[in-house]
Amino acid sequence: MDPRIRLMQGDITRLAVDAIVNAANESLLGGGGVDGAIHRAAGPELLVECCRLGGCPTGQARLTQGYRLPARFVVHTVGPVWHGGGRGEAELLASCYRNSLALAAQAGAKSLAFPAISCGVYGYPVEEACRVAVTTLAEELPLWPEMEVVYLVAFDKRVLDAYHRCLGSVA
Ligand code: AR6
Repeated sequence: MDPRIRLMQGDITRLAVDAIVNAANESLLGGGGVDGAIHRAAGPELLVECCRLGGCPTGQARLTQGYRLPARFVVHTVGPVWHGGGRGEAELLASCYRNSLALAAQAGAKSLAFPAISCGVYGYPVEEACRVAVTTLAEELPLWPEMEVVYLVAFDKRVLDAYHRCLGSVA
């Protein structure tokens, strides 16, 4: 396993990394969960910039400033809603990780933190989502040698345990 991938439990809005990823929806106009927390912590300027972006399709990513967050950038990505696994959910979720990593790296970020995209309101099974996150980042990180660290941030213990099991079995 790439040693640049690290697990941690906590609130992603508090992290002093170069960029954090937001699990947004296609409107990019805010919502609940981690999206709501990021907009509250960043302040209203974030919504102003998001309004100018005109949304984002599922699986893609868009970059904004971080405003009042400790992080300089926010990468907004839109995870798939879980419909049982037969609607390309795994490939769309992998695209979120791949595109977010590429966008952050191209902006010069050397440290990046991901929440567990789609694991809340969007209902993706946590164990399977963790596997997609870990395997996709392990595949993609070699393309970005200047990226120094990528945190997988679990807000709760259920997600943290799933990541631990997954890293143990993939390593
Ligand atoms: N720091 C880190 N992780 C968090 C935080 C936080 N502050 N808050 C929640 N999580 P969700 P989704 C975890 O529902 O499933 C929004 O309304 C949470 O425990 O935020 O991709 C958007 O606008 C869970 O493990 O995102 C969309 O409409 C993970 O973040 C929709 O929800 C993702 O949960 C996106 O749903």
